[in-house]
Amino acid sequence: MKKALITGITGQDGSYLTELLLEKGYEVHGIKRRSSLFNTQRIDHLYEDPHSGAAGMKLHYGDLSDTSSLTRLLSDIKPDEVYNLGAQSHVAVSFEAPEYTADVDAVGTLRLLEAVRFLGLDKTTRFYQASTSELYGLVQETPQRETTPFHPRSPYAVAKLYAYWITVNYREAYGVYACNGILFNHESPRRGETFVTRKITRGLANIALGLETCLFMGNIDSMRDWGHAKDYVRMQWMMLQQDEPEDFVIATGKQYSVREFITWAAADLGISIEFSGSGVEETGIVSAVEGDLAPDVKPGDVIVRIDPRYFRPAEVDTLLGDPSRAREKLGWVPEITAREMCAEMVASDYKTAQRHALLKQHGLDLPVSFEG
Ligand code: NDP
Ligand code: GDR
Repeated sequence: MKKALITGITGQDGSYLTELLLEKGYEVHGIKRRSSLFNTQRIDHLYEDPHSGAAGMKLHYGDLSDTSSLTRLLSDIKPDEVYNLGAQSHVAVSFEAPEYTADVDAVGTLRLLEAVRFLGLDKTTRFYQASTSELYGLVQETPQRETTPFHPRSPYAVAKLYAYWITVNYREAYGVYACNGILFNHESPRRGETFVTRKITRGLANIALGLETCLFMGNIDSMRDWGHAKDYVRMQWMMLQQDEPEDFVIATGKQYSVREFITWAAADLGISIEFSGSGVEETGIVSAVEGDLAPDVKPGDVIVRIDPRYFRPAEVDTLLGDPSRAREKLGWVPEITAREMCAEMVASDYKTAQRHALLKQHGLDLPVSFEG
């Protein structure tokens, strides 16, 4: 039985990757952080009582900022594969907490790799690093491929640049089987609520049922190459099954604007939306409502506004990946389109909004807004 260790197991990708590895018969170990509230919602359905002796997923406390926990866990588990998915992963937050982001996302990666080397696991343990299209930042070439030069635009991206190169360095210097997946944006119903797609699907579902009135957005001209997390974790695993370690771009090869994504999500709720005005004055106004999914919305309602608080000090305006190498060398092709993914996310958030609306009818009002 192969053993995998996943940092970031409680995150979006960690949860899908754990499902995949359990299906493949792995023993999956995951590092979770101490938190004052439960933080395992995305993997609770995979939990089995360890007392039964049959649990395929085992959770351990640890932190990417804590060398001792990482070294101890690697030494105890001696995993065949390490997936380093843990990170302070929010680009906007990295401007607020740059040093923490560097410690976890950059030095955290070094801590893991150095522990692999120090413990003599460098010939047996394979290492996957969650690299990102944010490395391209101010893009130098379109579409972006493995050879496109990097120009990171945030403390997050700069930290991930260090992590990218230290992964390459441990491969070249010590022969560690270590590779980077340069993943473009990928989403799902399990996406964190403050990333743009989930903010939109959740916000519009709430608006449809009268739980909120308006979605406040940042730069809706921004273009992204969005895929589905389920497709992307398959590729993370495939990368570690090659004879030789290599870095790959994982993307769909199609891009859309945030504004288009808003229009899709609204359409899935039966709401037609028209944008008018420009810059911070731009608004999204309801032009028609069909069906019975959005009883609290009527033509003329302004349901999208721009709030400059969501602009970033430096923006990544456009990203478009070229996944040819992944397709040609590994036979990987994404199966779920961005449009299908949007519909899945809306359906999921609509169900949650229905539950909240029901609770509200019975006098149990839950808070629905947040900073995103
Ligand atoms: P999430 O934000 O959903 O998950 C991040 C995970 O990292 C969570 O489990 C979180 O724990 C954990 N984590 C945060 N800080 C620490 C820390 N100090 N020590 C240990 N664990 C920590 O991210 P995704 O699942 O979306 O992304 C996975 C990885 O892929 C990240 O590294 C991200 O930067 C990268 N990436 C993501 C892309 C995307 O579009 N989703 C694209 C390209 C790269 P907790 O649950 O307690 O917060
Ligand atoms: P990103 O994802 O920064 O690409 O990083 P995010 O969904 O946060 O933003 C995408 C684009 O949408 C614009 N935007 C907004 N973003 C948020 N969060 N909230 C808003 O209100 C809003 N309005 C417009 C952003 O400015 C941006 O241009 C994600 C993360 O998962 C990273 O960890 C990962 O490395 C990259 O994707 C690839």
